[in-house]
Amino acid sequence: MVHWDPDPVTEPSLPRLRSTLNDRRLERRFQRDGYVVLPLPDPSAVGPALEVFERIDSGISEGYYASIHSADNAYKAQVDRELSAILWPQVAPLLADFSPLVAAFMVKPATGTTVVPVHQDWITKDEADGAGITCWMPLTPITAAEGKMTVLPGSHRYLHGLRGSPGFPVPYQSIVDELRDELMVEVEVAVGEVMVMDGRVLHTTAQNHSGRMRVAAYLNALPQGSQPLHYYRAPDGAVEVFAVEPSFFSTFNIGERPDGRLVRTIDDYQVDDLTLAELKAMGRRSRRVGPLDRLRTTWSGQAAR
Ligand SMILES: O=C(O)CCC(=O)C(=O)O
Repeated sequence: MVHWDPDPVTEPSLPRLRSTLNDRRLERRFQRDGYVVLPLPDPSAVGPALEVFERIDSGISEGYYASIHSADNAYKAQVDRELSAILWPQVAPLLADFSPLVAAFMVKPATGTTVVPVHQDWITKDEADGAGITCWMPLTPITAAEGKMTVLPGSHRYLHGLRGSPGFPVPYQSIVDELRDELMVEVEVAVGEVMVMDGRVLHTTAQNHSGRMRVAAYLNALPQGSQPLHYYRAPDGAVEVFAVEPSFFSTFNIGERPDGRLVRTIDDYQVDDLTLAELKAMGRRSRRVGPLDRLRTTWSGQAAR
């Protein structure tokens, strides 16, 4: 059971599902699976993006990191500014009326622990009519040796728990190994392509065994006019929801209580563990329900179980 307090921020009067992609065929696939892979309009943009990575020193040489995890605000802001300028013109034409939120590098050096655990991305907006999106692009090749992107297709339709910093309990933690091995699938994303993913899709990438530096970039984006939100869970389990500026995402230090306008609090957020059978049943049910039912289950915070 998710201890859930119906949300004045997200409680909709049954809004229409909004579109993410301009292409209607791709949009149907995105609604079904929660992700699509597309060629960049100009794949040569990868070169300048990689040049930014090589020029701006993160100061980190070992283990997986995302540039937004750095404590150096000037570094995060410069990466965001320069990467957005190069990559946003590449993804904007593919998307239906979105605005960029933050751009960052996801880096797996040749040494150190580089597994990205199974997770969903943070909530960045009211999800009543859909989540924020992540546009993820390899800047260096990602084969099995580097650890391919691996997803649970369709999970955006039924895994609707809260997500934010510094960490939230998740109902799939006790089954995460079986879930990854039995249900998750690898996705081929080549250099010059972008994976557009609903932030609720469960995903992971494996250890980089290639002996080479692996660099990817992502751009988070929101439908134009959306209020950016951040969910913060305090050590006592209380959740605070903040309305934040887009600059929040390149200045915030994970672990701190965010600055911003507090729009909602939840006293104690806990989740019950799911079994693999329950998770599979949720997936099956989510494929049967129509868009209207999906919206109802989204805002109540309870996937159809
Ligand atoms: O770059 C990676 O390996 C993982 C990317 C990821 O998890 C994300 O963009 O949320």
